[in-house]
Amino acid sequence: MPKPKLELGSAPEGFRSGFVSIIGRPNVGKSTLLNQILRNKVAITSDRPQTTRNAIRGVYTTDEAQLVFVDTPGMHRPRTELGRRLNRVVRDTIDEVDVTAFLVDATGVGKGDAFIASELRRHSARVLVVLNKIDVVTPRALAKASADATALLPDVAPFGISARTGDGVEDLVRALVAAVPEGPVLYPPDALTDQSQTQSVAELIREKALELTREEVPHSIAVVVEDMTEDRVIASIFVERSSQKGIVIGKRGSMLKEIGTRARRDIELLLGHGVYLDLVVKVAPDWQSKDASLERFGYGS
Ligand SMILES: Nc1nc2c(ncn2[C@@H]2O[C@H](COP(=O)(O)OP(=O)(O)OP(=O)(O)O)[C@@H](O)[C@H]2O)c(=O)[nH]1
Ligand SMILES: [Mg+2]
Repeated sequence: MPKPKLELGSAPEGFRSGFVSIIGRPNVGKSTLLNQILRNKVAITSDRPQTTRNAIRGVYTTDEAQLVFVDTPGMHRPRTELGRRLNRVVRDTIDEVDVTAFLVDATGVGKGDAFIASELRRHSARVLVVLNKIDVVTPRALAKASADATALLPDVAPFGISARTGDGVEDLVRALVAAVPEGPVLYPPDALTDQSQTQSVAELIREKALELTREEVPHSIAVVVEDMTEDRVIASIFVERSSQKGIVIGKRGSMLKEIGTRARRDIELLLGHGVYLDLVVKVAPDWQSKDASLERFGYGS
């Protein structure tokens, strides 16, 4: 007999559903894991810290369960108002989920992880510890990381995964499904994310700008889509100083052109058709420390 079609709000017998946060230090691979589980690029990723700046929901639905993942910014020692707001996003998320996937980097467990573990211990949600990047560690290093992670949260045996290759991810998802309660379909079964198309487009542009800049420039970049029609996107790339503006524009505009070329490719994949992308670079002095700018760029309250 064919299974009945899943519908928003329905609760088929034995169906499980719940919220799962993905928490961890900057750069441990949280967003890569979300994309791997959903087999779609929902969150941007990069090897620059603080890539993720909002809580991004990604919905995973099967006939048996629905997990609403919440990818979060990397928890870190803040130096700016932006950093404080990002940490607040993480703390608020921990409070609202059924389960937390606590990601640590298998190449080394450190003080930052210990701090996050202490935060997690103060909350009631279940925690699964996940050692990521097992594709790049020796068995000996993995055993050490596993022991160090177990010392932080002794009640839970860590999962070893590679968010990049997908190794171990199926087992992790199975354990997460088992950890959420029985419940109804929370999002339409074909939903993928709660991000608007405009937000996704702004994020793709930011991803390319991060990819192509270094040192303090990536931290200083924010992107706003000013106008978006069927075939045209007009967006501003904000930086904090005029010297950074020069870097992002590049020699005779070469850097901005490259950002645009790479971003357009991904935007066209997202939208499914060609677009004209118009980028300008603007300076918003010290925006990371200014409430009005942070709100304009959509970075919490
Ligand atoms: N080798 C390897 N690299 C990985 C793996 N997962 C993620 N990475 C890389 O690690 C870097 C950071 O990945 P992200 O997914 O952006 O990390 P994040 O935890 O979301 O980072 P923030 O949003 O800044 O907190 C990227 O260069 C990824 O390609 C993995 O399993 N193996
Ligand atoms: Mg991220």
